[in-house]
Amino acid sequence: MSVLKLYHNPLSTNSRRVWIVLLEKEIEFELVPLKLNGDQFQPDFLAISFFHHVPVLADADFHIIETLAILDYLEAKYPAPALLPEDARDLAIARMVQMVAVNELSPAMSPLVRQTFGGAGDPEKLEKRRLQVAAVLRFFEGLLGDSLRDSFASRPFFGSSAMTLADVVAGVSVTWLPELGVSLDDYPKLQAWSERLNSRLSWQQTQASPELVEAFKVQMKQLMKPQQG
Ligand SMILES: N[C@@H](CCC(=O)N[C@@H](CS)C(=O)NCC(=O)O)C(=O)O
Repeated sequence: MSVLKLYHNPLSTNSRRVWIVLLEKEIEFELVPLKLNGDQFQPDFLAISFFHHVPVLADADFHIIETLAILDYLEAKYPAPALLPEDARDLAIARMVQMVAVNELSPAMSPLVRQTFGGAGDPEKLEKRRLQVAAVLRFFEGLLGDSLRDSFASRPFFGSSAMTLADVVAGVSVTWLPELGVSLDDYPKLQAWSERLNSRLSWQQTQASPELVEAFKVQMKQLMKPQQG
């Protein structure tokens, strides 16, 4: 049996979601790093990644794109430890959180990333994005708490007493927010949840090094120059 390969970039949040799940499930895999400096347009990579994105998971000659599809594949093929709840309602919660993270939170965060690391952005638009992020955080805070049913109060993860794919997908974005100047102080449950996630080995092993983050800042500043001028 061939070893799984994860084509990734160490600063890509989508890649990190898959990387964390591979580690949590203790699956054997190899990392294939891409710089995303144009190498994603090379014919060899385009042959496995139609839209030139990372992550791509290669299982022998089967290539999977789209983070959520990759996570579903891993969950189905390597069911232990289970990273999705079985109960219908809890599964819906996990899916909601995944979809809200990808469809609402990530697009709102992108301009904040560009502003933090590239130093540019229209203040009015950025404020709108901050409000969108705050709305997601309020929604997540409610789901982690006891607002839908009493038994939620004691559950440390979304729809579960153990970490799920929803926590990974949302957590990789939410734990970045303080770096972007968005404090979690007003969301005590999310704050505690975020500390729980950050303390896991899989999160620490996949954390981008300060050197990489510095290099990213330089790259962003270069990219933003024409827009600022
Ligand atoms: N919908 C895709 C999005 C993947 C994506 O946007 N990847 C970014 C890095 S996080 C990328 O590869 N950017 C380089 C490019 O698109 O050329 C997924 O969920 O996997």
